[in-house]
Order: sequence, then C-alpha cells, then structure tokens
Amino acid sequence: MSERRVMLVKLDKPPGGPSHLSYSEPIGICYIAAFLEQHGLDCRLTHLFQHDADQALCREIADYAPDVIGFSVRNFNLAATQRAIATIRKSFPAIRIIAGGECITAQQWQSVAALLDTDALIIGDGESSLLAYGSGVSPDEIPGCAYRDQDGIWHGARHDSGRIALAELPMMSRHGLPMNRYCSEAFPGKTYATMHTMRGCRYHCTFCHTAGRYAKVDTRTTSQILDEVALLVREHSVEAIGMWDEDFFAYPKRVEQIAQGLVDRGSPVEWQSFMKLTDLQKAPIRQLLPLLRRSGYVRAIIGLESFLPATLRGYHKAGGTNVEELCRHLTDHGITLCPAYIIGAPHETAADVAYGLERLGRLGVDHGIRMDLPFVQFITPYPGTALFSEYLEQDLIFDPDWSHYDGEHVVVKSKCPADQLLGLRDAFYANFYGQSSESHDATTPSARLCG
Ligand code: B12
Repeated sequence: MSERRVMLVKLDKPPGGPSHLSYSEPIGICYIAAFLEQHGLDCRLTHLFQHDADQALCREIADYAPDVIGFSVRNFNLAATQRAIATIRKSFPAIRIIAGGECITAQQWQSVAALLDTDALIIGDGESSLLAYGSGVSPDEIPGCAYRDQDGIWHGARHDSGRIALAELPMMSRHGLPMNRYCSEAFPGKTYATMHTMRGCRYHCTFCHTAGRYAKVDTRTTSQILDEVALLVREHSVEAIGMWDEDFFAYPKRVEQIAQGLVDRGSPVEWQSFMKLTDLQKAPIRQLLPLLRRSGYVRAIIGLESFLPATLRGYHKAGGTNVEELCRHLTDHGITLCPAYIIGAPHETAADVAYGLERLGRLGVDHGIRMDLPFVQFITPYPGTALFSEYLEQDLIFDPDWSHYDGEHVVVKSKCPADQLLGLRDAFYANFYGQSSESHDATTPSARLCG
C-alpha cells in the first residue's frame, strides 16, 4: 500500500451564460481517482468554481497534504489553473504538480507546458499514467508523460498513454464531490448526476477530438451501467441522469439492454443522452424509442450543427437531410429534442446564419417538434482537432487566447462579422425564450438551483 496522496482538481465555470446549462461531476478525474484508489493510492477529488478557487484550494491542500496534485484542464480553465498553480508554488513548494485533459494532445502539449508551471503533463487517458507517476515511477518511463527535468528542460512523451478497456476500469469515484449541488437546467428541481460509459465515436467531425483519440468505440458492460444507476439512486438519491457518451447509439443492442434493464428496475430515473441525427434514420433505433421512453428517457441532445450543406461538408458532419421529419419521431414518442447548432463558419454570411437560426426556431412552431434548451455555439477550432490545423493553416483564427475557446466567444474569421454573430445568437435566444422570460444570463434556473 503506497503512502502517497494524490489530489485531483478540476476548476469549472459556474453554470450560466447562454449555453452552459449544467454543473456536474468532473468525469475524467472521477475515473482516474477510482483507478488510483483501486491500486492503493490515497486520492482526493476537488471540484471548485474558477472564480473563488485559490483560497478554497489552499484550505483543501493544507487539510489533505498531498504529495502530488493533478489538474484537469480544458482550454477554458487554463487561465484559472495557471493562477491556482502559481499560488500553490508559493505556499506549498514541495508538492509535485501534473496536468492532464483532452486539450493536452501530442501536437499541442508544448503550448500547455508554456502556460502552466507543472512538473509533468499527461497526453491521452490518465488512469495508468497517473498511477505510475503517483507511485513514483520515473517520468521518462511513463507512457504519455511529458516532463520537465531538474534543469527546467521539457522532454516530450515517447508514446501516447496506455489505454485500458473501459469495462476493466472501476466505476468512477464520486467521493467528496458536492453531489447534492449538481444540477441541470434540463431537469429543474431534480437531483442530478452524470455518467460516461463509452469512449470513442464512429464519426470524424473535424471540430471534435473524440474520434481522433480512440481507434474504436469501447463501452462499459450493461450490468456495470445499471449498477451505477442503482448506486446513484441508492446513495445519492439521484432523480435524473445525463448519459454523456459521445456516440451513445453506436451499438443498438446495448441501448436496448440498458433501456430494458431500467424498465425491469422500475425506471428509477429520468435520463437524457446525445443522439446523432443519422441514428434516427435507422429503423432499429426508431423501434427502440417506445422502450427508451418507458425506461425514463426524456431528452435527446442532437448536434444538428447546421442546416447549410456546405457547412456540414466543411465539418465532415453526417446528416443534414430530412431534419424536421427525423426529429418528429422523437416527439411522436414523447421524447424532447435538445438541438445543438453551430454558427460562424468562415464562408457563412449573415444571411446564411439568419436562415439557419430561423429554421432552428421553427422546428417547434411549424413542425410541432417538442424541443427545449436549444444550444447555439460559435464554431471553435479546439486545439488538437483537425479543424484547428485547417483554420490555422488558412489563417482563419483571429483570437489566439485559448481561454476563449468555449463555443461562447467568436474566435474565427467569418463572412458574418463577430458583432453580427453575437447579435444573431442573442436575438435567437431572446426570440425563443420570449423577451419577458428569464433570459439566458447568470440568472438561469440552473445557476439558481446550484446556488
Ligand atoms: C461529456 C462532455 C460534456 C458534459 C460535461 C460532463 C462533465 N460533467 O464533465 C457537458 C455536456 C455538460 C459538457 C459541457 C461543456 N463542454 Co463538453 N464534452 C463532453 C465530452 C463529450 C466528453 C468528456 C468526458 O467526460 N470524457 C470522458 C473522460 C473520461 O475523458 P476526459 O475528460 O478526456 O478525461 C481523460 C483524459 O483527458 C485524462 N485527464 C483528464 N483530466 C486529467 C487530469 C490529470 C491530472 C491527468 C493525468 C489526466 C487527465 O484522463 C481522463 C481519463 O482517461 C467531450 C468530448 C471529448 N472528446 O472529451 C466534450 C468536450 C470536453 N466539451 C467541450 C466543451 C467546449 C464544453 C462546453 C464549454 C460547451 C459549452 N459551450 O458550454 C461545456 C463546458 C462544461 C464544463 N464546465 O466543463 C470541448 C472542450 C474543448 C476544449 N479543448 O476545451 C470537448 C472536447 C468537445 C469538443 N468540442 O471537442 N461537456
């Protein structure tokens, strides 16, 4: 049994703003914590909001006295993580600091190394690499580990980090997390949790990392999934779950088994997942909709992304035809559509954007589709994605500050100027929610729910 203590930290944005609608477990470090605990390392999960993180973090560190602190980073928390690390370096100089997260890729780790004063960075999945690092293995022997030597020189990782079959990993740990504060605007008033039971995606949309990270779609077993739902209900009184698998419907048989398993257990929760529009083109998946609804499935989050064929082609995004007809299948089975839509591709004019948003808004009015929480984002070339390389090469990125890369800032040059894009998005929300309703700012229901 090791004596080492590892603290895993994620600094999050509080829910609020036009499209950030939930606050929930930091899935990546929850999986890592479970794996470290399984191998005898003492581990603490710390999930804090960015704006008040530093003092709370120092209190946690003084209380727990970790040997290693691992930060989970995404572009939009890099600046907050940078500040937190500076504070730790001053107050706790002996602690080793490491970071991981999907924005640390084989192509981009040096940019993150230049921003964060860490001792090491992990590229790829963190479970086995952090176990090795936390157990004192020399960083140059750890797959996926880029590290800084005693002279301050950075050394790249020799390989990507090791990949463990998802079914071999223990259930994600939730110890010490503020479970009773997690919430989603999709389930107002309900206790809420998230699950992630699959790694990978069949598709290769250029704005997303997932397919590039995993050669095949790997899943947890149905009984592991049903056990996790049961534990969430039993131990945390969870009433609603976001099943955040990128390609939840990749294996229809698996979906059927999960839904049937939930029905057999009395449909204990309401739940939602991502769905592809192309899934609805397939009869075997459409046939599952009644069973899904009986199991408590209430909402499908579909990345429609665009109604413009040229834009979809540019993103290598499948779908785009018969959108209204396909989405009607959800309504016919009592399932709500939550559409995600992207505006601001370089070739899009203001008229293109207006056309797309108008059509999006009309899904309900003109086609009787039951929809809520439409989610409009600006195209964002997340570092490490194919889109990032493409736009960089074509000089289409005007904002190099990665902390703005969250879908809510315009960072790409488009025929539709940034101020018009913002105006069109805000007008869409104002129109959809009605001028008098609580508009989508920091006072959204989710922000209030989460305190
Ligand atoms: C599920 C999901 C969500 C859920 C959040 C679930 C949650 N509670 O975390 C929801 C829908 C709420 C969501 C919201 C948003 N998301 Co999101 N989301 C995802 C998705 C689909 C899966 C993430 C996940 O949990 N994966 C499973 C875990 C196990 O993998 P992981 O997090 O990468 O962790 C592994 C490694 O990265 C590494 N690792 C992670 N942390 C650490 C720490 C250490 C110390 C080490 C060593 C290793 C390590 O090890 C982990 C285990 O193997 C990803 C897609 C993707 N490819 O990652 C997008 C993704 C992460 N989201 C993204 C974005 C932009 C957002 C939003 C900003 C969208 C918006 N405009 O509101 C918000 C921000 C929310 C927030 N505060 O984080 C982007 C992030 C881009 C970036 N580079 O920053 C991604 C990559 C999608 C994309 N476009 O490619 N998201």
